[in-house]
Amino acid sequence: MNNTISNLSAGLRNVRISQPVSHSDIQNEYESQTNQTLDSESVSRLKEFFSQGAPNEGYTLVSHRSAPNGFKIAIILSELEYNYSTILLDFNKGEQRTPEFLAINPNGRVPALIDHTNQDQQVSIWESGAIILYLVEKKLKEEGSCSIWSDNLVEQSHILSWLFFQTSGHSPMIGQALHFKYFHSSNVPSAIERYTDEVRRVYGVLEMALAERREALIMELDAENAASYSAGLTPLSQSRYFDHPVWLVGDRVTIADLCFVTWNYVVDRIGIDLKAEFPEVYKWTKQMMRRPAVIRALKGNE
Ligand SMILES: N[C@@H](CCC(=O)N[C@@H](CS)C(=O)NCC(=O)O)C(=O)O
Repeated sequence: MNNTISNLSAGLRNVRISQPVSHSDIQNEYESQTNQTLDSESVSRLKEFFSQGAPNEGYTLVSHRSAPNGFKIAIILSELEYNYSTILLDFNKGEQRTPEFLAINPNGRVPALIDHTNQDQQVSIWESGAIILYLVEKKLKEEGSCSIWSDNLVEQSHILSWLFFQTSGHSPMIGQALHFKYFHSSNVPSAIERYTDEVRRVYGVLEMALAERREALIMELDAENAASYSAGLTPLSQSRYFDHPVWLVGDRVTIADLCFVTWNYVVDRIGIDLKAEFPEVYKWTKQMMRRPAVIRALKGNE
């Protein structure tokens, strides 16, 4: 990928996938599984934040220095020009399983977002898809429009299909592939293969959708050559619109696209070469990585 991409977020390159979280008595579970006690300094650091008078403006993003799901939310906050500050949890100290954090996310994972702007009550949201939806709906209500979302029900449904696909079918499969490749206690080649194949299948779906968008765009904008493209006499790659941005829904970037960026950034670690295998996905990712809001978020500039 280009320099902009390779310079961004050294932390994200060290993406860490941890063990599943127990739901019963999470703190004890953590201690018995890992033979570690929660670090009292970490606990009090979080306790202090959550107990001190809450800020009355902006948002607090609870994340981790190498969590693609956390950076995903930073990107949306940044695109929406919302003020936010970030608390980075230390997974090695088990901060994601402290009672203070579980009170805002019972699933004990990042990201979580605290909205301090609501006059009546402080709102906390968890699950990256739910957080994204909350933020864009809020923007739409506040300003009457939100370019990375839509006020049209049909378009919303198209955007949401991609968002749900990303949160349920894309990142979990990459997460599992990374886990079996780097962190599992024993080598299980069939598991690595199963999850890597599934990630490739998911990228095939994205590649096809983007290629269809590209073809439609070229036929529309490059009308004088459309007949030649249709007859197969000229390859689409010769069109001057071959590198023109295309988006999953409509003719502008939306959360349907932006939710994929951070994970696209780490798939080379499971042996997937987007540039060689999924060229439309690669061009699409590069377009998003050039956006000032995306660059700001990935650099950790709030
Ligand atoms: N479905 C969740 C997944 C969140 C998730 O898995 N977060 C990872 C970091 S990207 C995490 O918190 N891992 C810590 C752990 O597993 O203990 C979402 O989209 O928010």
